[in-house]
Amino acid sequence: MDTQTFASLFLEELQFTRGTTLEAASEQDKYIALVRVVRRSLIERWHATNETYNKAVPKTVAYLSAEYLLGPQTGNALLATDLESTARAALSTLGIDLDDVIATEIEPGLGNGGLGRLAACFIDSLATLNIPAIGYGIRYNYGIFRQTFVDGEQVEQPDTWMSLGTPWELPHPEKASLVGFGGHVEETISSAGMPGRTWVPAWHVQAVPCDYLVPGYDTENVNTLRLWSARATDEFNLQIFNSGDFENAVRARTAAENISNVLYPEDSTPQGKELRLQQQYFFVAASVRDLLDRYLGLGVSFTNLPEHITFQLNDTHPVVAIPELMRLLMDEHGLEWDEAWGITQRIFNYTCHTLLPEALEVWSVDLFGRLLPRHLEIIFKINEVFLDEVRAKTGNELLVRQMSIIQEQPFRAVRMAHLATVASARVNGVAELHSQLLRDNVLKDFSAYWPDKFTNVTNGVTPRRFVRLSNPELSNLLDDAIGSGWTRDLSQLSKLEELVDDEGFLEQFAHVKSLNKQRIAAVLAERDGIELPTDAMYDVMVKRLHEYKRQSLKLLHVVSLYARVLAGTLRAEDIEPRVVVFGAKAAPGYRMAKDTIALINAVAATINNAPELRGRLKIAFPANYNVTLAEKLIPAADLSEQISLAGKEASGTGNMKFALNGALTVGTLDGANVEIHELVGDENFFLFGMTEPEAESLAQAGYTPSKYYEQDEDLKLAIDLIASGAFSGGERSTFEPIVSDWLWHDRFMALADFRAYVDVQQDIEAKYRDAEAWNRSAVLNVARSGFFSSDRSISDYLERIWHATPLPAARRHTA
Ligand code: F58
Repeated sequence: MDTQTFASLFLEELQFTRGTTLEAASEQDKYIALVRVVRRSLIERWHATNETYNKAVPKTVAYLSAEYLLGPQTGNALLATDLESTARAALSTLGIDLDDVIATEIEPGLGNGGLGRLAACFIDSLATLNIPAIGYGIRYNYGIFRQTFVDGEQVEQPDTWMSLGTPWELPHPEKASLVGFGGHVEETISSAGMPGRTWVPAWHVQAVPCDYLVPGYDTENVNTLRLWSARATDEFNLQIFNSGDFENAVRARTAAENISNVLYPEDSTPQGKELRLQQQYFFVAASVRDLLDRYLGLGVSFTNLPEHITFQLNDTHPVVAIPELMRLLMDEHGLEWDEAWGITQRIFNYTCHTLLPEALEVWSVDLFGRLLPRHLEIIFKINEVFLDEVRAKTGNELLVRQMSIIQEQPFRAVRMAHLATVASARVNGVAELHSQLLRDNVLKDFSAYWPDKFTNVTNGVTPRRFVRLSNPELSNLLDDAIGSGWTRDLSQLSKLEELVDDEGFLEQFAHVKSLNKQRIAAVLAERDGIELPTDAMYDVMVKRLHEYKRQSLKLLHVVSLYARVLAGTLRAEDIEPRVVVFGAKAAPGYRMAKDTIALINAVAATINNAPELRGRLKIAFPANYNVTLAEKLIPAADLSEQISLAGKEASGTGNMKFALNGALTVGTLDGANVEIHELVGDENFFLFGMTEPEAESLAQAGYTPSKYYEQDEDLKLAIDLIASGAFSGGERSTFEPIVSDWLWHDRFMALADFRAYVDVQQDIEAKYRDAEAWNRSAVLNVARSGFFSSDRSISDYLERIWHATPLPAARRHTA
């Protein structure tokens, strides 16, 4: 498409779909017109892709995920279509700045954190690698809440991502399917005289597919992300029409449509909310039916289904797909149990994303039976057959109880992770250490029983979004230095090793970092009114707020510097100028996390105004950290904080994004940090803290945090300063819950790692003062992080789990 064509299509969209003129167009009109023009070339490729896939009837990877944290779409689409410069030129002939239009976009935040963002990176890589794949999920009306601070406290606002319209979405109400809930199960006799069971749901909801285009990079393929939106059935409408009880009838309809209304902003423990189970069943029922019907329609036999479909369960949220497939195969298609189970076991695979036992989902048998009676029967049967086998093989009743899909205590419930493990061909963790700990602890009985079922696939991130788009300056430098092949094959970054002694290159590299600091400083000034120096070290900790991630350890470090300056044991001039940036949302119901946010803001308010620290230390805590902000912030970081207690962070993916953008990591041997450390080398990574076995044995021996407080003067000084009310206007009670948690619980052992952390920060300062040594290490971080591309993760999934093959879409014939 040339500039002129682009410009005239843009005007046409303004005129005919927005019903406006260039002069009268609002920001929203321009945004939508722009998207609609870019969309055209993607849609052509999308049709070609679907046609290719339908002809070849290949194996499809279906990624089932309750979350996709997509981030802004337009920039990525311009990259995939290679239309950025055309669009820029075209709009500029009309007096419009492309960046202004792109900046109006509100990202679809349809995920909580790492798990949702991983799903988004994975669909990008699947398309780029030409893999026939479809992502299935939920089109929430409200994604992750918008975070604001009021007097330093987090206040959640609804996320209105759809307020500008949803031009990236292609809804198909006419293709809606029905999803049932509640009711009872009846005995039936088939036409062949066979007894069977049939579910008679009490109510139904329509699942409306809304398709998103998922363009591959530097390829024709455009895959689909199909998100389901809940709509009341005509049954509800009829009820309303006929009902004298108008209010109740409307309420029933609203309840049905509520299913896809909000994303659960919970990233710690399952909420045990009925609506959440409804969401889970809603989207997997629609998805399983969708793909099954497609393949049966293409003439694939039941026995051959596992050669054509592989369902990847992104954590336990979609696990109810397992009994749903069994139900469809048996109750709707008349297969016998053994045949249906044989097929099911070859179709599903399960990825676990946690190590915290309280984060493993369970559903009470009561609730499950009320909402999904037939599915509960099927789960009981799966369990019965499985446990009989375990009993026969081992004769160990304790093991039988431990491995059961049903827990009896503290209440009777379905253990979704057990169901997933029993039914899946492969179970994987998301980093080497995590997969090992899954095998050794969380699912150890299962890995002893089925050693070959367990595997690892270390997470990765898409280099398109997290380098090419987010860091154009670095990207240009890389293109000039090693060619642009790295965008598609990130292992090519290793070519940078040759440049690490090239002074000119190191200077350019440092210059890029400095430009990125200027860019984020400008963004934060405008977005949050935060003024930052651009010549300080940027020390960044951005991730969901959780005790195990230990934002409080970072805070204790900062407070201890201040406390020591006040006490006269540290001269402010000896502190290397540093900006500490936090970004974190706390689950709305998570008290300790919200208190920590308030404390960070309170400490920032004091320290940022303390004359003693002027020009030395500044805290920035912009509200509402999201993908849009991450893309601006990560490229500016010098130091990446990955300081969870060893054995608690499954992988982390932020850690990878930072390393790829030339930040050095300060981190524990946790999650993927272990692999980053190994690859970038000890001299280019600031390792500190207990290892997982050390933390475990400390916990076993009985951990007494107050001992560390008593024995470490700096730690005592910091905690005492907080306890004294120095950050709360003299009010000692404000942060008392945090202080007493540190002293008497400290479940994630921040105090035990404090000394090591503070000491390693000294090493960091020393190294930062040697700019050349620092830059060298930063370059080596980039050079050695090619492994962390999500393209590599997907290749690992293909080889170890999915066994699907690339199918490049047939090229379009351009006239
Ligand atoms: C994250 N999990 C892990 N869960 O914490 C992180 O280490 C890992 O890198 C990432 O997955 C990708 O594998 C995570 O983000 C959630 O947000 C769930 C949302 C729904 C409730 C339970 C937690």
